[in-house]
Amino acid sequence: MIAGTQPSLVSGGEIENKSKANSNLMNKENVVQLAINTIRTLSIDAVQQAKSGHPGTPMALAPLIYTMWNRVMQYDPADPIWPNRDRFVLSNGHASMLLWSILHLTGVRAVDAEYERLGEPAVTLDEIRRFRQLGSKAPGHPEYRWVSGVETTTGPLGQGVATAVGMAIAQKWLANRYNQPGFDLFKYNVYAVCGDGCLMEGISSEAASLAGHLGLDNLCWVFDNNHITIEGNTNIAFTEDVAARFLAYKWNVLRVGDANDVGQIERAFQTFRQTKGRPTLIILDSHIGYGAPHKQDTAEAHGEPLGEEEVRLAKRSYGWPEDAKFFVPDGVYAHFNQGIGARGKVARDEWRTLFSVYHRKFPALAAEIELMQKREFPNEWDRNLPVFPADSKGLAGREASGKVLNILAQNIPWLIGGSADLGPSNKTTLTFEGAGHFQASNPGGRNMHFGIREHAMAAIVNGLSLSKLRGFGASFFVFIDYARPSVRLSALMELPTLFIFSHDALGDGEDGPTHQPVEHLASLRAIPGLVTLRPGDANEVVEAYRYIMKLRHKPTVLVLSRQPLPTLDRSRYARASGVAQGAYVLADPPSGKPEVILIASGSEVILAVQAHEKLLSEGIRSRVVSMPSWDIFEHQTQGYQNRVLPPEVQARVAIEQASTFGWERYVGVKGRVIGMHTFGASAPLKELQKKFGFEPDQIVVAAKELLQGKET
Ligand SMILES: Cc1ncc(C[n+]2csc(CCOP(=O)(O)OP(=O)(O)O)c2C)c(N)n1
Ligand SMILES: [Mg+2]
Repeated sequence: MIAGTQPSLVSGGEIENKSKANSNLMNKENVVQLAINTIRTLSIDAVQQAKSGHPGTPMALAPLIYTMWNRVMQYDPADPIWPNRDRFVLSNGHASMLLWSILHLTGVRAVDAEYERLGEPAVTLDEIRRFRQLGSKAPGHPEYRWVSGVETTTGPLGQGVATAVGMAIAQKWLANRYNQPGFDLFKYNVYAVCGDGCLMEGISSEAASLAGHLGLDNLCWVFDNNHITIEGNTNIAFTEDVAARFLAYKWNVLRVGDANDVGQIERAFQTFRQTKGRPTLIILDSHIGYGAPHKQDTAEAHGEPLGEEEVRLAKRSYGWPEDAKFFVPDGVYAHFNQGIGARGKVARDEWRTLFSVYHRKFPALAAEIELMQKREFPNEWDRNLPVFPADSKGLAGREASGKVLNILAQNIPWLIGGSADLGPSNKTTLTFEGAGHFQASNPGGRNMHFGIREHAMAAIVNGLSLSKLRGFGASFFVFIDYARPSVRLSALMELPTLFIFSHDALGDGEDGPTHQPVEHLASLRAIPGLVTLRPGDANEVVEAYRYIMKLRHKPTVLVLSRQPLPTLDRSRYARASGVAQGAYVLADPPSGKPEVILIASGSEVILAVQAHEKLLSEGIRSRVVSMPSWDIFEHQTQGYQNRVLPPEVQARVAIEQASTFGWERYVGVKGRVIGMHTFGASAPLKELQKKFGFEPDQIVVAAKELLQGKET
């Protein structure tokens, strides 16, 4: 069904006389107001039916959303993944009914995971009737990947606005690389709507500060200035001068004093589009629960159904048929179809014509764009990857990573990223000729300088990835806590982002316990769908990257050592390609079945190997399993897992400079874990290794005790 030709779906009994209702409405109000009130009433009805949700903000912001979609945005509902579409981010994700209403009314079509356009609606009226129910395409909060037309998952306040900064950076980068004279292929704007909550969250400050620094004039945030949050009026906790704050960030700040004034709203967006060199914040004064006589301007309108009687009264105030539910009056679909539908189609058709000419004139660049859109890479993306020779002194994980990253970035032009001010330490700086540094004056730079803003960095990396760039961010591993909420969203969205974290354990030595991660590996391993990889030597780093780069729908945290790790002799020990299985047998006894298994990751692999050699010399048949990634290992067949960790071998020692939490699953009730039970300490690494038991001799003792059946 084509958007705009859909009938007004009214389920039986919900409204007695539809045509009478329609003619009454048409007499009273013009179609713009009808469209706006349709957004309001769909939201009210969905929340009421679900008996949960957030009606107040959709009621207040319906005119804003109407204006953005039907008058401002370049967006073709028939193709929600058109690369040059304007982006819309609902950062106050609790107001999701705004999004479901507008996706429905504008007839946005569905797209599948392989980027095929499906032709069916992304959100039907029936889905809206099933708001917040299992499997509905109108879930509680905007879910990227689950509902087409959702540009990013939001709900944790502040994430959306920060992610939008990443999208705006991506647009600048794409335009710089691919636009040619007469071929403005990437010319879109990024819009984000947010509330008090988003602006209170620290991440919005980090993100706004960077956006202002970078002069992202393709970025517009709209702040729903309703003075209400869950606990009541914002005068209890949020009295700062938001305008002054954003002016200080070097933003352009506009104010619209009446959230119902569509003309004023439209003019504000015009000003945004004319403003160069600065992002824009539009402060929109609104009334939460607009039209509900007892709930307007109160916190009660925020997060609970209005109640049947209040629903009636609100509808009365809109001049709406009071008994109508999920009612879309005649003419509303057509109105959106003539607005965003027609405008979007023309824009996209023109773009497609432009792109086909571009394709002939700039075939190499066009091919890149096509690959990128499908999250694929150029052929030979892994050419020149190094093989590191055996070396007892070895290389730090971060050093190996830096070398590999620099090669990959030369093979994959849209691999871009950086660190939160630790580039020289994380070894994430791209140093090859032409790599450049991303700044307002150099939007083609490949090195991002996120500043010391880990949280915004991770959200921005999500935004880069949502724009189909291959984005990475970096810091010290212990500071992943500052980024974790956005890493979690990366996993939820199934984005192929890369987070490179060095200084993975006690290697930070003298810096002490504030800089020594303990619980971080365990906490990341608990995030569904996130690949956590902690390679054990330089060649494992190479193989880790080979694995990561092939991922199209999973984020990775790559955990790297600060200190040199010996590069293992792979003619003597197994090949590092075993990394792709998450865990592999690195060393075995020369003959016979192993009687004890030593399992380690990262910097502890070498300790396990040294202990293994000792055990062998004493006639004990030990096996070493290098286990850089639990997640990957758990996705292997049971047969493979059993070959690596034969169930009958129960004498097992795991060694990892991190919380022991969870290792029981591999060592079993009879095994031992040499790990951390406390925070670390400030001292040279050697002393810390001794104090906390990370020495080959201590592993040997544990292995022998297990074989002798000694309890701990
Ligand atoms: C990070 C985070 N903390 C807390 C919440 C829970 N929460 C959801 S909405 C909300 C209040 C938001 O107020 P505001 O942004 O002003 O939204 P409004 O009620 O005006 O729509 C809170 C605390 C959340 N979603 N995310
Ligand atoms: Mg508010």
